[in-house]
Amino acid sequence: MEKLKGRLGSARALVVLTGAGVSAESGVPTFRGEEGLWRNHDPQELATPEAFEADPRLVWEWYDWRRTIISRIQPNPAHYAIAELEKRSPEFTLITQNVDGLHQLAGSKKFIELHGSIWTVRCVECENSSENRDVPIKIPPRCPCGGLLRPGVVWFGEPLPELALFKAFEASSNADCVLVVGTSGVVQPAASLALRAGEAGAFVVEINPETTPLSRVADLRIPAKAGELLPTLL
Ligand code: BJW
Ligand code: ZN
Repeated sequence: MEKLKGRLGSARALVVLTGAGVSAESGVPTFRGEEGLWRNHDPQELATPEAFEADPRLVWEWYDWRRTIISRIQPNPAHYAIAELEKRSPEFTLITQNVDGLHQLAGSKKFIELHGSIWTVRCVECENSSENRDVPIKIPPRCPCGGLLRPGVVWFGEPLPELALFKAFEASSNADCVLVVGTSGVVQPAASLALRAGEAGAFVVEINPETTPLSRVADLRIPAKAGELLPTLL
């Protein structure tokens, strides 16, 4: 811990890369693992453009269920600690794979949403995007143009938002310390951001109760829950 505090104290550019584990202590189910969201759902069945094309109602029911859970919960100490790290760092970037919006609720300002937001919708016809916080949402939702609306998230096989990905790689390449928090590190290209940072010379720290494919590239691994560990760094 002393080693990490020293690194954080002297870091010029800090990057925090987060995944579903950061929101787990708020009560948002993670995707993989024992209690994962995928446990009762095949991801290929729900989180792909093909699935949406085949059965938009089923996919929307799953997203509506998740939106309902998220609308009722609050950020946890991990989200607040990350927002505080931003205030204390000369140069800071939060790169999140999460679509729940809890980082923003906790006060994070310098964030990149790699996989979009569950609170936006996009028309499959006219491609217009807008915020939508209806809980429950009328299924299937429709655009004023008559087209079907889809969740504003990135599904398997879809490209990540170009500018977000560019900025994420740029920040990772320039960071001198990276905290990788609560991600299984199996989804690309997000996971490769940690590798890029390590190759570029950053001190990479993994905070996760479980080991992941990223553990072997981490300079320091802390097997702990994010909400318990991160506040102790402040
Ligand atoms: C705690 C904790 C606590 C628990 N504290 N920790 C290269 C190689 C192989 C495959 C590919 C590749 N490049 C691309 C691919 C394909 C694919 C991919 O990666 N597949 C792999 C799974 C094999 N990637 C894509 O398709 C991506 N698109 C792409 O690359 O496009 C290229 C392209 C270019 C040009 C034209 C066309 C295409 C898109 C990926 C999109 C991912 N989408 C999802 C769904 C988002 C919407 C939604 O929410 O519904 O994103 S999938 C899902 O996984 C979600 C997450 O953001 C993402 C990552 O999951 P995460 O956050 O790591 O969660 P978990 O559950 O996996 O892990 C939680 C962790 O927390 C665990 O480790 C726990 O131990 C830990 N934990 N409690 C700290 N208290
Ligand atoms: Zn439209």
